[in-house]
Amino acid sequence: MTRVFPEGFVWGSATASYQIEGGATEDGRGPSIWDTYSHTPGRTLNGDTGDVAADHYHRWAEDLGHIAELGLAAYRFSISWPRVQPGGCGAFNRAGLDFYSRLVDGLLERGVRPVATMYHWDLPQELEDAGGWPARDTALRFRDYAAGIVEALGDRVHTWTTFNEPWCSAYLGYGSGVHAPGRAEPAGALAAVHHLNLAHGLAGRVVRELAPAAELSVTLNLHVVRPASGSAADADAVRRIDALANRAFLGPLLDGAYPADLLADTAKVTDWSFVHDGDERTIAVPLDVLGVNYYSTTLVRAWDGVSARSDNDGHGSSAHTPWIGADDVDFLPQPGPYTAMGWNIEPAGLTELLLRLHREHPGLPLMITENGAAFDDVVTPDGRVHDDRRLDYLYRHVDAVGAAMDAGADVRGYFVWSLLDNFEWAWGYDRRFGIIRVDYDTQERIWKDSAHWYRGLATTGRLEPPAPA
Ligand code: PNW
Repeated sequence: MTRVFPEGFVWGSATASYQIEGGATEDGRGPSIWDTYSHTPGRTLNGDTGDVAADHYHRWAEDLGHIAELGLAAYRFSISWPRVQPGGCGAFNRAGLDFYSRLVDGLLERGVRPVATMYHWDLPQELEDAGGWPARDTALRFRDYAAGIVEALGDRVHTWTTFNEPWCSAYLGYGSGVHAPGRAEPAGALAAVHHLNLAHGLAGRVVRELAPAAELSVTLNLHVVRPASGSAADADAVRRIDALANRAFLGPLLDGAYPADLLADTAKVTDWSFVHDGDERTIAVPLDVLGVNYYSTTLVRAWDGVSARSDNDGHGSSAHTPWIGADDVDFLPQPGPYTAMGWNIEPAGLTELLLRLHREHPGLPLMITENGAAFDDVVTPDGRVHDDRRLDYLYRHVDAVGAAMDAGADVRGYFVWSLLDNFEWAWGYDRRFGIIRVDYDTQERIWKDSAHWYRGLATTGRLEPPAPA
C-alpha cells in the first residue's frame, strides 16, 4: 500500500563527527575520549580507530553533493568539541569552527536544513582527565562550548540538538565501559546522567539567548521495554528499566523532576546529592522538538537469582550490565529476524514508542533522528550493493512512523542512520549502517539500492513497498 506523508515532512540523514570525519590530528584538533579509547588495545574490534574514518573532513563537499542528490530536506551532523575547542575550555580553534561554518553554508546553498548536534560522544580528553561526565564541572564547560559554537553558527543552524543519546554516554561510557572512556563506576554513571541532563539545560538556555530563531532539541534513545510474562514481578522489571533508560531523562527534561522510583531503586548506589537545588528547573528548558532514535526492542523478566541468566545486556552485547541497581533484571533474547548488530527487527516498537510519547507529552513535536540497520553488504560484479534487507527494514520502519501519525502522533520528520558507512564505535568498520557504501581503501562512495529507494521517498513523500528483487 502506498502511504503519502504530509507536505513539509522532513526527510533527512544523520551522521556523527567521530564516526565519519577522520582528520583526527589536523588543523589543531585535540584528542577526544574516543581517540584515546579506540587507540587502547582491545577496546574496539580489529583495533579500528576514527583516525581516517570516511575522510569526511576532506570530502565534505563531495558528501554535500550526495545529500543534495538524494533530495534530502535536512542533514543531521555533529560538531566535534575537540575540533573547535581542543582542550574543552578556553580558546576556540578558528580552523575547526571554519570547517563547520563551511559545512553549514554548503548545506544552506543546496537548500538543505542544518540540524547540528553539539555532542555525539567525543568529549575532549582533557575534560575526561579532570573527571569527565561524573564531574559537575564538565556541564559548566559544556555551556561555554555551546556558547562558542552558537555564537559562530547561530541562526544558520535550523535546529540545535544538545546531546545525542545521553543514555549511551552515561551507562555505556561510565557504567559498563563498552564505550569511551571505558569506566565501570555505577555511582559515576548516575552522576553522569545528571550532569549530561544539566549540561543540556545550560546549553539549551544558551541557544534561546544567542539564537532565538533556532529550534532546540535533544535526541534520546528511548527503550521500548516489554515484559516476558504478565507477572507482577516482570512488570516491576519493566518499570525499573524504564526508569533507568527512559524516565531518568524524560523526567527532568520534560516534567522538571527525577522520578521518585528511580531514586529509590538506586539508593544503594548513590544518594543523588549531585543534584543541586535548582538543577531540575535548569534542565527543563522547553524543547521545540524531541529527537527519537529507534533501532529495536528490549525484553526483560525478573531474575530469581537462581536460574540460568541470559548472557545479554539487552543490546546484543554480553558485556557487564550497564543497568545500575537492576541486578535482578534479566534481558532475554528476542525473536528474529536480526540485523548484523544482533538487534531484533520490530517496527511495531517504533509505533508504540511514538504513541507513548504522544500520550504522555501531548503537544511535543517528535522527530525520528535515527533509524537504520547494519547488514553485511556485498558489492556485486556490476559494482552495486543490493541491500534488500536494509531497504525492507527502512520501508517497514517508515511505515511504522506513518502508522503512529495516523493514530495522532505529531512526527515532523525522519532521518536515516546513516548517510555513509562509518566507524561504528566498539564495532569499528565491521558494521555498515550507510545507505551509501564507503570503500575504506579508496574512500569511494557507492549508492546502495537503499539510497536510490530513499531518494524516491524523500523527493515524493510517497512510501511505496520495495519492488521485488
Ligand atoms: C546509536 N546500544 O548508537 C548512535 O547514535 C550512533 O552513533 C550509532 O552509530 C547508531 O546508534 C548505531 O549503533 C547506539 O547498545 C549504540 O543500545 C549502542 C546502543 C544504542 C545506540
